[in-house]
Amino acid sequence: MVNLDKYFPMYFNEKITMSEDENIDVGLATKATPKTKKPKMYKVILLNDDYTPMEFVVHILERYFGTTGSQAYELMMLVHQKGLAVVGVFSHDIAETKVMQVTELAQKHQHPLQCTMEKE
Ligand code: TYC
Repeated sequence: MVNLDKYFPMYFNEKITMSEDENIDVGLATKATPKTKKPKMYKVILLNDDYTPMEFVVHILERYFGTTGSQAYELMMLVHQKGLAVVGVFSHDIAETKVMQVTELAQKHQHPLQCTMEKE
């Protein structure tokens, strides 16, 4: 008796086997349960402060968040006016890297710019 389930388990969630003397297997082919999970995503949030120069924030957004100059300016103004804004959504490690890059460059230039991440 050829047991297809043994060789193609991904196609068989359920198997109905007929009585021993009937030489057939009946496989109920259903969509297999996916074994992969979509990664959790993280928002990267930029916070306003009174001291970091606007041009520096624009530069950060262009350099690390792939925005054009005008998108960067708009986003920077949104943070400036609202107090904070989500500047991107990434997988955990990418978000963590962006936060580190922003924080490091801000510290190097002695700006108090704050950047954090939060699960979506
Ligand atoms: N508020 C700052 C200023 O007036 C500009 C600024 C914008 C700072 C966005 C931080 O995330 C920020 N110079």
